[in-house]
Amino acid sequence: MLRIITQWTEAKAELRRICDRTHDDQVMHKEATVREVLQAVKRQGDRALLDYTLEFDQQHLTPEDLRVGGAELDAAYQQVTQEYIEAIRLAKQQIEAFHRQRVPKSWVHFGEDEIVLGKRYTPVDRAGLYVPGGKAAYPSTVLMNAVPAKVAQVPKIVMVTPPGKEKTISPAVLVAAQEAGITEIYRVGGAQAVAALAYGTETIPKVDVITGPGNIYVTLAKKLVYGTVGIDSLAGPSEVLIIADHTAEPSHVAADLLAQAEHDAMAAAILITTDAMIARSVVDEVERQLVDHPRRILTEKAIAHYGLVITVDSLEAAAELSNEFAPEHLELEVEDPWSVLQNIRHAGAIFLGDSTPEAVGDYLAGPNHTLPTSGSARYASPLGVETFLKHSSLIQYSPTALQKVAQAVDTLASAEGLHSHAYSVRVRMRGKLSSDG
Ligand code: HSO
Ligand code: ZN
Repeated sequence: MLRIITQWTEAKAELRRICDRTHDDQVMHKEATVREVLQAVKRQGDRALLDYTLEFDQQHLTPEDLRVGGAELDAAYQQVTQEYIEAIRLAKQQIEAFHRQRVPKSWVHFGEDEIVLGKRYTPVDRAGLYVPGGKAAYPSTVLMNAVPAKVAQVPKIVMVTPPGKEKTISPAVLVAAQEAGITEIYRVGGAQAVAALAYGTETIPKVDVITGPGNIYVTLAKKLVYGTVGIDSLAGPSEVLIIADHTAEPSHVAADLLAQAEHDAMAAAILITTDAMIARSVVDEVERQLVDHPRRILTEKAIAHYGLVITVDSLEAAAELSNEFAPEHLELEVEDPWSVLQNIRHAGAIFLGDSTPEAVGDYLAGPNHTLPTSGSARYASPLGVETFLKHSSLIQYSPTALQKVAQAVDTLASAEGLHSHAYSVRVRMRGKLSSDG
């Protein structure tokens, strides 16, 4: 049952509790296990991957099983419907169109004295996409990771995903991967897969960047290999915060809250409303929609622990609470969403108006659905083309330009006690001065 809170300080305290829900005491213990897994894969390569797959996924693989073969990739198309293929193609097309729009461009600036300064963007050489398996096998997540990597023109993109029963991998996932142009796929998941991508094994290539969501072991592994490789972010359980006024439709709000809760028993679903009637109706609607929900147990757990309805006096107050929570997804179910938007500062993705349920963004509107969670929207942004790019600075000075700053560099280098820094400029001036004089 969703709780209604009307009191400001209690609302703030509850939002904080929900935001901090992932910091559990067992994390330290799990981190020790993950460190062991990383070490073993680093030392023993494929052998360790096979051992851990047996231990954690109960699947007996041979070294040849690690790479998903061409026949299995082809067969995947026979196991999905034509309708599914068309939906995936539509999603891919729209995600690609969105991600192509603002690809950072290299630039140079020509200044005085023939000084050239600029930024030059280049993709990483190799990217590794982590795709969860089992109960969280999301083909949409394959697209959300693979499409920006492709748009960034990463030359080598590989994917890892854990085997399910009888070593199989979801055909829906395999089709999504192929539609996105990914055919180098390895049958391994968990911390061991992250280790393989970070260090390389006999079969799996070492990459430069690892992206994609995963369970707590995958997330801890990504955190621990950061530095050896780049990562996208440390994504926690999903969350939605909805701001609603008197114009909101309770059955729509309830459905959107449950759409988040059904992801994970730790997912958060929060409503902040200016209307007490809406608050009560949404609570009732949530109950009604849960009655024959196919994932009722898990969804109810999320709603019970991390579901919340808060009533406030104004939409400004709603925005203030929302900014403190910095939600992964924010829905503005209000009469004039663009005016409420003026007061919003921190959110991973913002959905404006009643005809924009989060689900359109999750699947095919175009923007990425891998978003900052657990309050990290205060400083972080969605996964994107930039995740697979880095830039180099470009600097070119002419002899005249160098001469003009020679003294200043000399002074700064001397202040730092760095003789050769100063000399590297002075020695160039010497030639200059003798030819001058
Ligand atoms: N809401 C999830 C993404 C997702 N939804 C995948 C359905 N499939 C996190 O943004
Ligand atoms: Zn979702």
